[in-house]
Amino acid sequence: MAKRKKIALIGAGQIGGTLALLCGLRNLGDVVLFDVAEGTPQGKALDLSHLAPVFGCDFQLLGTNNIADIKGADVCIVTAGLPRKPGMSRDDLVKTNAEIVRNVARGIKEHAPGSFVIVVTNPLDAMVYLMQRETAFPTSHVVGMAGVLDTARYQAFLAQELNVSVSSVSAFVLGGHGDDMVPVRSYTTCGGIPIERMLPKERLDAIEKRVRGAGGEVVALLKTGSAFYSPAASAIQMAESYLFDQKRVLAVAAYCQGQYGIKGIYLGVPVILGAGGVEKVLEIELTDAEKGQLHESAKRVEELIRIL
Ligand code: TXD
Repeated sequence: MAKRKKIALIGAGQIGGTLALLCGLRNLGDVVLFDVAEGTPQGKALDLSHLAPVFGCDFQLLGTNNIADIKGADVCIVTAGLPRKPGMSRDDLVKTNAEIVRNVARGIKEHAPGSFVIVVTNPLDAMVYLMQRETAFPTSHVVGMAGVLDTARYQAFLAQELNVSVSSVSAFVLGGHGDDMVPVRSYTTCGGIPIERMLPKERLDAIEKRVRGAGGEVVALLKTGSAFYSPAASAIQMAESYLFDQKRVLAVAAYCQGQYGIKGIYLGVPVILGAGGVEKVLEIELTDAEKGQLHESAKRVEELIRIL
């Protein structure tokens, strides 16, 4: 009999709570919702247990302040940390969230040593690097969620502009999860048609600028926190690709060991994500401009890591 998978959600805030909901709705397995805030994980777990009968979700859901309850988790999704407030950059969060991530890494290493770890906490590219260094897990089993979200934002804006189904737009946003992220226009298509044949350069420039600023746009509107529905959905897509061995090709913050001439940092690159974690980093042919942007983005990530 196949045992139900166990998903540990470390951080029960805006994204963590949404993750728990999506795990239930998509029947991913049993869920442990952990947070240091007393009552938050327990309250959200209790509320979600009342949702379960409405949608027929038969999953065990535990809300806890005891990190030992993540024992034996197959997947850990880490959102523990502080979100940005208006005017804050992702870099401002480095020191605060680094301490939190170190703490969480110790817990995962002790209680879920065989798990696949998806880091969401910002500044993402530095936090996922720190997570891998502190857990010493294989780099194939520690990834960051950003590229799936940034790509989804690019797809959404393009689909709105062209008035087409979101499923008809295929795109890639690579590089760091910051203002220097790299929408890869040369690989973006609508129904297989290269996007540059469907929209003029100035419209594409404007849309890509909005993609880079989309996180900040949501923060400015919400005022008290950052985006959480779409980041949660993006992390779930990565978890499913691992849990169900879907081998999806996704933009993931993965450890680069020379690909694209980048070595020794985590950066958003296209990967095959399956039961082996990051099974392959795909090296796609980029234009000179895109290559340059990717290296610029890598430099920013190296600066962040130096702060750590
Ligand atoms: O694309 C991306 N990667 C980004 C990531 C997209 C959006 C948000 N991004 C970042 O995710 C954001 O900047 C934050 O760093 C994280 C989590 O965002 P969220 O909106 O969920 O923040 P909340 O609602 O403040 O939740 C964070 C929870 C909160 O309940 C704290 O009590 C908890 O983290 N927390 C901890 N949990 C466990 N262990 C420790 N040590 C801890 N410290 C705080």
